[in-house]
This record gives sequence, structure tokens and C-alpha cells, in this order.
Amino acid sequence: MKLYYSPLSSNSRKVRITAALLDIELELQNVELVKGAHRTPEYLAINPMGKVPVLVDGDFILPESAAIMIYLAETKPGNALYPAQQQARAEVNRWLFWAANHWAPAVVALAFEKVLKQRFFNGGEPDAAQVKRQEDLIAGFAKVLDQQLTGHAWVAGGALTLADIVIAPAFAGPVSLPVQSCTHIADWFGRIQTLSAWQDTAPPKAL
Ligand SMILES: N[C@@H](CCC(=O)N[C@@H](CS)C(=O)NCC(=O)O)C(=O)O
Repeated sequence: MKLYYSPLSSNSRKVRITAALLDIELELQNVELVKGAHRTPEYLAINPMGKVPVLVDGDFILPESAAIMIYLAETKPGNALYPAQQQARAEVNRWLFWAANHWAPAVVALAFEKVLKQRFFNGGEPDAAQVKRQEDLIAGFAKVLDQQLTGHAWVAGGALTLADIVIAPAFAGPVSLPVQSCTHIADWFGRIQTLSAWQDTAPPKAL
């Protein structure tokens, strides 16, 4: 299977971590975002959204990181990352949706305002009101996550699952997140950082 990805992309990293944990080898195709390679007609034919990651498995083309993570997990039935039991799987799905609908949009908006706007889009100084709005949102979401991590090691319970992988890369992005008082998140992120799948997919230092 081939993955169109960027080493700078946290969504790509989620897929790479999932593949590594499942022992699935991916052929990596770097899409150079800074050169606009994701906006060429050739790439838009693969993903009309013009985003990475995209998985290609034979004739089948699949954008969207969470969908790819599930697809990969389903190629290895019986794995603990995406449990088969209905309620355990629903709990993992809950956090996949939580990350896509709440967590990631706020984290991306904060990173854009504080770093990416100026660095890549000639966009000028951060807008303080927008920074505060996103930090407040993230702090609220982090409280929910911290509470969830009370009493168990991983987001969806006692085992590492896709729920952890979908949330964690935000903590390695270009901005630090307002989670200082969240001790359970700190302990959990410590565990994440010991995973070789995490270490092997680290973004380049230059970011
Ligand atoms: N919902 C998509 C979001 C993908 C996404 O936003 N990817 C970013 C990199 S992390 C991207 O391709 N950005 C390029 C752009 O928006 O121009 C997913 O989860 O895969």
C-alpha cells in the first residue's frame, strides 16, 4: 500500500504510527506541501480536497486520516488498536469523532494563527483574540481528555488504541498547548513517547 504523506503533517503521522503498530509496511510518497505539490491537477485527481494523507491500495484510493487508520486496522482483524467488541469499538470511534470535530480544528486554528500564518502564508502577526479563543477551547477540551485519563492508562481504557493515536500528534506540533494543569495527560503523553512507532515518525526538527 502506498501513502501520500508529508513528514510535516500530523494527520500523516497518525496513519504512519497506526501502520507501524500493526506491522504494515507502507510505500511512502512525500507530497511537498511547501512547494504546493498537493494543489497540482495530478494530486487533486487523487484527493480533490488537496490534503494529505491519502492511502492507495491497488485501485482503491482513501483520503482522511481516521478512515485510513480504521482501514489499516481492519486489515489485521483481532488487533487491540481497534477492538472488535461493539462497545469497546464505539468508545474508540467516540474519540476519533471527538478528535476530528473538536480537538483537531482548535489545534490547527491555534497553530495557524501563532506560527503557520506568518511562516507559510505571509499573514502577519498573530491575532490575539483568535489565539485566546482557540486556547480557551483547547483548555476546555483538554480538561475533558484529562478527566477521561483518570484511572486508566489509555484514552479508551486499558489498552493503546486508535483513540490515543488520533489525539497525540497534536502535542508535537509547532505550538505548545494550554494543558499545564492536566497531570493525567502529561503521564499519558509520557507513555506515548516511549513507543517506537512514535519516535520513528517524529517530524523534522526544522518545524
Ligand atoms: N481531515 C483530514 C485533514 C487533512 C489535512 O488537513 N492535512 C493537512 C496536513 S496535516 C494538509 O494537507 N494541509 C495542506 C493544506 O491544507 O493546504 C484528515 O484527517 O486527513
